[in-house]
Amino acid sequence: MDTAEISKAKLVSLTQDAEKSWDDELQQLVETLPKEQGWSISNLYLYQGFWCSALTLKPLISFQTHFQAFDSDVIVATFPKCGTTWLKALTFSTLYRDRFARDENPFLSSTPHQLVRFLEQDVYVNNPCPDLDNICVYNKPRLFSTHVPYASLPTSIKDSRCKIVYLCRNPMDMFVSLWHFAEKLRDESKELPSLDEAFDKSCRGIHAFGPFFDHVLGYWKASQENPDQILFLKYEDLKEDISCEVKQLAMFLGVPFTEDEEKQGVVEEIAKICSFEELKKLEVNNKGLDVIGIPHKDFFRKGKVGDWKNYLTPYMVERLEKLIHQKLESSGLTFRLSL
Ligand code: PAP
Repeated sequence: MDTAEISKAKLVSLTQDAEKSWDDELQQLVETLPKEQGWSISNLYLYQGFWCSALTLKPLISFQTHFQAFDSDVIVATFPKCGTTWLKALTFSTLYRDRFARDENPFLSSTPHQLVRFLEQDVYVNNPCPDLDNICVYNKPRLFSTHVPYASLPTSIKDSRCKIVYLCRNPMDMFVSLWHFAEKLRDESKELPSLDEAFDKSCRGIHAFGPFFDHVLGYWKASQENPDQILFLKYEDLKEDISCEVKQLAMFLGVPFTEDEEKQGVVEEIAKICSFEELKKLEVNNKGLDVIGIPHKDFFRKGKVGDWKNYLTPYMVERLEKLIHQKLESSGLTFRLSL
């Protein structure tokens, strides 16, 4: 079997195991939830107003129930395919830049997803009460990540003073990225959505952790109300001026770059280590599967702004433009569709 087949087999078996592990209480809850076929392997359930895959439901509830935030924690939050891997690498490198020597760069031996682990789809997958102090590469601050919408984050996060860095991306590139990702993980035994059908599902908000617009607006509003706790970034801005965004990130995290560091080019060095081109060529990012069976290499495709132009029809563009206008109207949030 090649990596893609091993990955699909692992995902199918993990999904089946996840469903078998539901106790009576969860089974009863699931039966009340609206259900849709997902884009690749796992079904989606509408839980607390967002679509959650069968694989994630149980660990998500453990995360919501048991996670105890520290004021010093940092959480990287994203909607899937909006630049999670990039933001994990940038936040890790910025926050911990004094903890490792330059020739011992952790990215050479671990993927960004291993260095900054997902709470609901990694840390809580095999254990409802994991020992969080032994899970992060470094402690104080601990660094985690999540795709969970703001409204459904554990109360302990919202009640604490921990910092959340959120990254979003224009919905056209997000859709194209998600489509390619789901394509690779397709379960051929099921009838799967075509590009048109997946686009229609996306516009109706039916994708893991969707609706997309509810997700971005949830974090957008929270960041407006609480700018010291939530930093709202955009993929397109990172692409346009990475040094400026990395400095803003460091400032927000309470670890601003010193003049000396700036003179020595530390900001540019971080930007380079975390760039798509550098990460994509590392061996560690080209072999093996993550905890839920996804090949590490599938997190690196093109890494561009505006790739949607190669895939969306004029009808799709018009529909999505109308949706963007309708959903974001009066929110103050805007997206750039190209640079
Ligand atoms: P997620 O599924 O964990 O949310 P995420 O990193 O958001 O992963 O999704 C991968 C996307 O980020 C891919 O976009 P694309 O399909 O449009 O190409 C991937 O190429 C892009 N990506 C990964 N690493 C980087 C990086 N260092 N810089 C810019 N884009 C990146």
